[in-house]
Amino acid sequence: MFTKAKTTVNKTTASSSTIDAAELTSRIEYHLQFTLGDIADEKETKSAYWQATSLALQDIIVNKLKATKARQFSSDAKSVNYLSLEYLMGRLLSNNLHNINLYEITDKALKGLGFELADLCEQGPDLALGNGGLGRLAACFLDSLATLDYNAMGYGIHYQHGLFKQAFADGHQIETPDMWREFGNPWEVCRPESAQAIKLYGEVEQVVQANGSVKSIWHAGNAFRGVPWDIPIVGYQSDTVNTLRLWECRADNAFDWDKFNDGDYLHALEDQVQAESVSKVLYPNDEHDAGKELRFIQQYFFCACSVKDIIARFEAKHGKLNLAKNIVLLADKVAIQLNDTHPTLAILEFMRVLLDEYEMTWNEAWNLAGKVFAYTNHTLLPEALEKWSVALFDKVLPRHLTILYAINEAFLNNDVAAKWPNDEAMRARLSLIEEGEQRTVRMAHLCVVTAHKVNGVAQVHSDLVKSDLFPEFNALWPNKLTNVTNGITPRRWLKACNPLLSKLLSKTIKEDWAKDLNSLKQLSALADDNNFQQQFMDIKLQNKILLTKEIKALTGITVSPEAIFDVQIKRLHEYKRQHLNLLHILALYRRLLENPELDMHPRVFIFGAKAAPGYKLAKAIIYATNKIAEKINNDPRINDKLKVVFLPNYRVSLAEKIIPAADVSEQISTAGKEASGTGNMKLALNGAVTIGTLDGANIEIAEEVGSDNIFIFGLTVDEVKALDNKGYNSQHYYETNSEIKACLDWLDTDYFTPGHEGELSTLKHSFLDGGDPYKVLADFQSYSDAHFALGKAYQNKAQWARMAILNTAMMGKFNSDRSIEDYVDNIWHLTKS
Ligand code: 26W
Repeated sequence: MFTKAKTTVNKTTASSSTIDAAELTSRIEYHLQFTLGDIADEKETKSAYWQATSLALQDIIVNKLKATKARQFSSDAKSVNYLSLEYLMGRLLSNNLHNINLYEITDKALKGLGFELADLCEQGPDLALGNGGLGRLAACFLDSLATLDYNAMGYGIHYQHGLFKQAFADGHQIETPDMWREFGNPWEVCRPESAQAIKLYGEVEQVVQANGSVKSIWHAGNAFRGVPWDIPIVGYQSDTVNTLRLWECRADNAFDWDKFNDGDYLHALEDQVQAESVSKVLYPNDEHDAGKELRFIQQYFFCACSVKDIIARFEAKHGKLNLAKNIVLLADKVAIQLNDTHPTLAILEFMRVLLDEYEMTWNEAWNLAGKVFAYTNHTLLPEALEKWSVALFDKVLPRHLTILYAINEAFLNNDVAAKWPNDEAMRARLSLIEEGEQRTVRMAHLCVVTAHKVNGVAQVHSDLVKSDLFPEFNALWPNKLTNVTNGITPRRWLKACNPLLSKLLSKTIKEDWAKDLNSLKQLSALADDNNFQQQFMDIKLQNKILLTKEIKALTGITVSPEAIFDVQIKRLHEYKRQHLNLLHILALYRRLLENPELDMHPRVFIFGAKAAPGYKLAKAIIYATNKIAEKINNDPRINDKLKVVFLPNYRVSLAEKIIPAADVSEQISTAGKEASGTGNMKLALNGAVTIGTLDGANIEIAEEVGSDNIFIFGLTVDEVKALDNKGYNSQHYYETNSEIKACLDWLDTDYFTPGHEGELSTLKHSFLDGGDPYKVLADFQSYSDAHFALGKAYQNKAQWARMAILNTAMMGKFNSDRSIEDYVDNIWHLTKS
């Protein structure tokens, strides 16, 4: 029963190290009473306690944030500014508690109040401000930057609605808006004092000045206000709390008072509605950018707010930017990292501000831009390489277009002409503008031309960026293109999400493994130790039992924790080949129907994936999987040897439950298509064995764990290319592999969709008439063979335990702390502060 706080809480003093359970209890009670408003009995829910606990913790964090800021200000260490349209932060309570070392104390305090902390950590929405790997990578990087005591700021958009929520209705994906902030968010602080004014539209006037030079003056037609919301980023056992600053778009004036008084209510609110639409929703990744004016404005709004904020922070320390005085300092103090091309407009805004508002010379501004900006490429898929129409630029950002033209002219006439004189074809290929029916701006080219470093996210991906995507740029600037292999934070992806394994590791490893993941190598000495194997596999079993309960609660499906849990969790995309997995499930089902006594350890195939709303085939794959699952799960003939579960609403917090329980990790993209993958790292770290292609980071994972501890199959990058050159004919596999033929023909019947024959035919047609662009049929047999070998390996308990342990042991490289140190050494050149 809640009793009113008897103590007054001094929120400004105690630091996390001086706080005990009693102190925390009174802070929680304080928030229950004063912030949440003297809650009545019926409001004494977990949700209220979650909020009060979060707020109590946030007070402590904000104190530490203040101290960090003061320290960083006086040390004046160079900062990195990470610009990303996406951050997939997930939930923050458990993570923040672990990082600030208050988990046990809070657990004790809450027990005294009659609550379980682990339970409360399940409360509250995910901060799902991203689509997939790119957004989660940004979140892991922020964790590592704070943990390693670097001065870093994340910049993004304060979307009113993050990634849509997913439900299934008769197997179909249904999307509903994400309402993460409907009742506020205890982790953020509004900073109206740092609001920015942003201009758009209008025209550019060229004015000839007294000295004969021409000055461009932008008469903008529209203005918005960017209001920042700050989310503190708590380092793990470090002195640092950094900031993630998310911009919300508001109208310059709330509403037109005169129109409102005249009774014209709707028009009075027009500006407000228009402004708010800018930060209203996160774009799902399939929405092709062409013609998406709002997405373009969203990108510009966020870039402009961030660039201005970065300069304001510099000026707060060094005084007004001044060509004669402190300009050279800027590049020593500021690095800006572009997370893919989405924030490319920051380059043009940076140039515009320096040229027009600070009246710098072109060379000064351009030199600075080159030193400050670096760009990370996250994909080779042509459809994801952003291009914006020149017409849209001209309409929304006319001044920026003139700057872009000037950059292009200098680039083509100096760099390109010097290397390839009189080569018109080369000029056309490298130009920032793509000529055609609709002229477009190649955003990636602008990034590469400007940035001092461009990195891919796994070795094979970075090699392909050099050889296939930007070979000419690589010839022009041989040191510009580089690699930084991705990583994941072991705090969220092991310490917090897998408490049982964490305890075992802490008991076994001498160092704090969550700060030094390489120390897990010590486990390899125990990989054959019977006793350790038993402890390790017992934890896996406990985690699987927990997941069976979750599966039951979410889908009603009963699965046995004794089965192999085979997991594929990632965005739904053809190149990731969930449909290869599905085709293999069909093959297993057929084999079982033919021979129910088949010697096969029972398997549960677990999927989690959202399909972008406009991506029809991805949705068809979800539907087919759900329908096939329904049939298989209810077929008594196969003795529960096969189950298929598609968990709805895949997100960070669901991943945290699935990953500790996985035996097998499916990483089966067509070679050359998955830039890196990071789910592969999370699963392996938690002792899942990978079945995968030689693609992305899988290659480096295989190098680390050794070929005996991973199941590699399928075409290599070179073989995929060779097949393309020869001309890939998917029909051939259909005609020559009777199992493939039988499974695909099955999809034409109404076997899985009684009374609705042909409902799953789309899938078959994508393989045959559609040409199977991601070579599912070419890799099927090799995949099936690898699965067979995997099944055999699982039957040898000791061998499997050894493989699982070695996977956990050898993941040290994939710590995002290592990725960050690579960025620091090769790109940002920061010092700790
Ligand atoms: C609207 C444009 C757009 C296009 C694609 C937005 C977002 C995307 C993605 C979903 C990009 C993405 O997440 N890429 C992934 O980045 C990860 C981190 O580097 C890699 O591990 C994955 O291989 C890559 O697919």
